[in-house]
Amino acid sequence: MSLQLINGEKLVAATHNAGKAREIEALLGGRFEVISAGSLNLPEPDETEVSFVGNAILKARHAAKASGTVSLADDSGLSIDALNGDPGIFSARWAGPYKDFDRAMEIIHLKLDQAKAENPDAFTPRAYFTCALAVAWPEGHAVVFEGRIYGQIVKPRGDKGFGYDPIFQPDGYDITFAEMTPDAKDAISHRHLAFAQLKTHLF
Ligand code: ITT
Repeated sequence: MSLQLINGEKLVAATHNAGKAREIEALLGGRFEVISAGSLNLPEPDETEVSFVGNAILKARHAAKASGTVSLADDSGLSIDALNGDPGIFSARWAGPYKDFDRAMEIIHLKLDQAKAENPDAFTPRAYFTCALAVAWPEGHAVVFEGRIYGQIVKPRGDKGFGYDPIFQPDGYDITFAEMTPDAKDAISHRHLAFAQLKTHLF
């Protein structure tokens, strides 16, 4: 069995997050017949692993087994130094059942204010996004690639993108992910960096 992805092949995008699905399709550049997990009515598995890599493999294997088709999953999140790496793998869960990211960003700023008040000298707004991308074949093989982008947490700005984009300003830029065009974000993001490795190894 070849661990390669062939142009035109069917690929299940094992995500129920519309923002991610858009970026995954754009980053795949029309090379595959992408089918969403949602359109196949695949149930969302519980993310029981303790790392981005573990949860990406779990989601890709779950979708590949359920669909009988090669599947690609993304597990990602925002890790903030002053919050000891939180929300990290719990990034989606901090937004609650209604996926309220305005509230999640408010909570982050409240916690940062608290951390700054407790220890002003050691405070830093440093943070990074991680994306683990896993590809799984129905037979059970899986491969995974990880990308990271570093930057800082700022007050929310911009209305593009999704999730925590309004509070993340990547290093070397004076705008947030949510102020960038989709193409500009896709050219530098953690997801782009994971895809670059995936393309080197599987295309
Ligand atoms: P799936 O598991 O169905 O893919 P999800 O939203 O639950 O969807 P994750 O468990 O990987 O996905 O959660 C990652 C969260 O981190 C996601 O909900 C976003 O809010 C956030 N996140 C990941 N990548 C991001 C990005 O590029 N910009 C902003 N927020 C991002």
